[in-house]
Amino acid sequence: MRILLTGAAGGVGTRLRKLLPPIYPDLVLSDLKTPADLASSEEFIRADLSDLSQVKTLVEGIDGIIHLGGFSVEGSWETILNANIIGTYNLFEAARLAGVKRVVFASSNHAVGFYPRSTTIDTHDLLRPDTRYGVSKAFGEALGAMYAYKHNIGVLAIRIGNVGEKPLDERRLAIWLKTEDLVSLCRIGLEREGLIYEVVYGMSDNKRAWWDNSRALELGYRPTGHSENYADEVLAADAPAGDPIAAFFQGGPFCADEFTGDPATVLKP
Ligand code: 15L
Repeated sequence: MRILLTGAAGGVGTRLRKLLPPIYPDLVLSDLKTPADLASSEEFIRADLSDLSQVKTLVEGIDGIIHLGGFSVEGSWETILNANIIGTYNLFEAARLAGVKRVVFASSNHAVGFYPRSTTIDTHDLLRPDTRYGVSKAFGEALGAMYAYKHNIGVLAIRIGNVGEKPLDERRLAIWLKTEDLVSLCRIGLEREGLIYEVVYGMSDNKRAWWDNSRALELGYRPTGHSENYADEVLAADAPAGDPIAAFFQGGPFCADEFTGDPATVLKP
């Protein structure tokens, strides 16, 4: 399979692209900017996802796409619109035109950030984005469903928690995703037979999880990371979130950002 990885210069892309070549030797990397540590063995094509003609050229001859590209935190409406909404539309539309068979869409936990940490949700619960960024991920999931059912592209949307060497704080003990586990999820999206459209949570085997990831397990996911192994270290170093909105909701600071609501109305389990 010839695989395209968008967003290859970003934080997650940089980690992922180191692990993919043994599995997908025919790998094409893309981003707006060239990765600083690009090796001579790596194939890189610079592209602006907000420009459909560039994306059409990028996806020619590609079998499967891991789409990490776009803006990965909250941004102005204009930024989110161009990078994530128009960018993701262009990606799926170019994939359709080029006959790409599979797309793995990097959604985010921020598509459902406004659930209390005391609640366990699965992928049937309603979307509750916490930011314009989260709304763009909800849009990407919806778009994926449409291209899957209407245009025969197998799509896996992964609501990624936080990818890193280890969990960064108490909140991330619930949502941590080891890079190797992200690779396993991507493989399900690119290779699992009969896959039409699925949504899963991008987390490792986390004892403090607030997501029910049974759909991922049904699809064959076997996470190997255990955030609890880092719990003592993380909790000793972590300062509790000062903001009550950030502390209450799964999306943390993304929920508190620009918040002008009524705490008495929303701070309910
Ligand atoms: C995300 O979606 C962001 O891309 C990442 O930078 C983290 O902030 C992560 O969520 C998180 O929720 O910790």
